[in-house]
Amino acid sequence: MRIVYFFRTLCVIILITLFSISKANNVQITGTSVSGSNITFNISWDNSWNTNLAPNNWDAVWVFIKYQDCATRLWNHANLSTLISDHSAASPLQVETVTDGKGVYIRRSALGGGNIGATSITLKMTIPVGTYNYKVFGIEMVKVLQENFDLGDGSSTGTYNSIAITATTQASGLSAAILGGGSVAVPSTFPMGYNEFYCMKYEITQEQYVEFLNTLTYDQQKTRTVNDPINATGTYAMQASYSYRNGIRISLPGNNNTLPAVYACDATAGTENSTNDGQNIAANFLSWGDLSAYLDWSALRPMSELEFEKICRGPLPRVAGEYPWGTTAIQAANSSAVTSPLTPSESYPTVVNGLCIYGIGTTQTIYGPVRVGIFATSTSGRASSGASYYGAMEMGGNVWERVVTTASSAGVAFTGNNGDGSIDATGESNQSSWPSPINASGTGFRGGDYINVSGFVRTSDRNSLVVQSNRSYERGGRGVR
Ligand SMILES: [Ca+2]
Ligand SMILES: [Ca+2]
Ligand SMILES: [Ca+2]
Repeated sequence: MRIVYFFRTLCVIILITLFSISKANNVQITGTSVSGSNITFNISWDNSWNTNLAPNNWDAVWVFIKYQDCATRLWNHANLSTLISDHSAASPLQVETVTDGKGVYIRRSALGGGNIGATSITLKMTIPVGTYNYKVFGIEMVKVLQENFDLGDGSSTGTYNSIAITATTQASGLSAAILGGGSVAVPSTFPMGYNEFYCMKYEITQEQYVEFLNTLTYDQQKTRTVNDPINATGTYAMQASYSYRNGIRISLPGNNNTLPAVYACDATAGTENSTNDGQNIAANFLSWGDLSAYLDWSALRPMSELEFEKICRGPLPRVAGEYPWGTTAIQAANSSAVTSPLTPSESYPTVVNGLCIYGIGTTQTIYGPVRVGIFATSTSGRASSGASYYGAMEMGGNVWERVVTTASSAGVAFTGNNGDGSIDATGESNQSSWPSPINASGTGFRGGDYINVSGFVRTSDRNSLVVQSNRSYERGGRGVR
């Protein structure tokens, strides 16, 4: 799930970003070097798999590169060669290219499971000749296969009708009457979830949001935070004071609308980027504009609410009232009971099937989101880890997932096009067909959060399709591609 490596080549400017390397499930990228247009680094991450048993899928890391022009100091998205033969990966990994060259997937080349130790990767960039700084980013993903799935569960609030989504459905579109749930008609261009895609294994973390902010201009940072980047060291970025476990702070103020600020994780206030600073806690306070910009910047895209159900349920038959882990059993958990709080080892003392970070309503605003993947261990199963069918974590509870809905014409105009790695000068996403980053028309929420009651967590619950563009303490998100 994480990024990070900051590499300096020949630039003479002072580089001021450093991150601690954290543990637990995290992608680590180290030892980066550049030779000509080739960039080489070591990658490692935990709990990787490639299986020919159900769900017949694999995990991967979406790797993309930003480069900084030494003259302008602006960070640009590096295109990569689309030829697999231009890249190389040591065993047990392989490189999977994408047609737009905005990144690559790194994944197991053969069946297997367990941790991936530091493994050498070389990627060929297609960027102009120049002198640059580089950052290599990695985001853990799970593969969602092209296959039929059941939509709707026949019982949850606002559920779609109980229908199958198939190749034919995707090719022909769906009428409002067949889809049900108060939807408008959905054209064949809308991503219904039948086709294959990758989904982020975890919600966006606070560390990932910090790393995003640290590649933006002052003006872009101003849009993507609550308190202006010119504020003093220690100012919280997303709220007035430390609350709801969000510890993103200004480390070094920006200035004069030209010099961007540097952000850090500091949930345990004092020394930044220590092991107890909440790096792996889900990022909350994300507006639709924040999520949309993060996904455009990382060359991912938002998910549709049909894709949300596919990620959770997979090809298994629908179960009335089921949660994303596939059963109707649920057990409330919250951030007050965790051990090793705010660290990469943040855990829940007793893990039982159906454990989920959800609440009983607004009296639980004393809590906050927890470490992503908190219930997963090397021995946990789907119901005890809270995993979706394909292995995405916390699709139910923790922070809300923001989705593109079928409730309005603004939503169904979405064609599933990916971000291109850059956002506009004001910090907004700028991809055609995406719901407006300003008014969020065509978006809604799925999966519940750490405050709201269990009904919202259900895979097919559609009680939260209200359009709300603003930031709030229980809202986060993740992307797909
Ligand atoms: Ca600290
Ligand atoms: Ca969630
Ligand atoms: Ca863009």
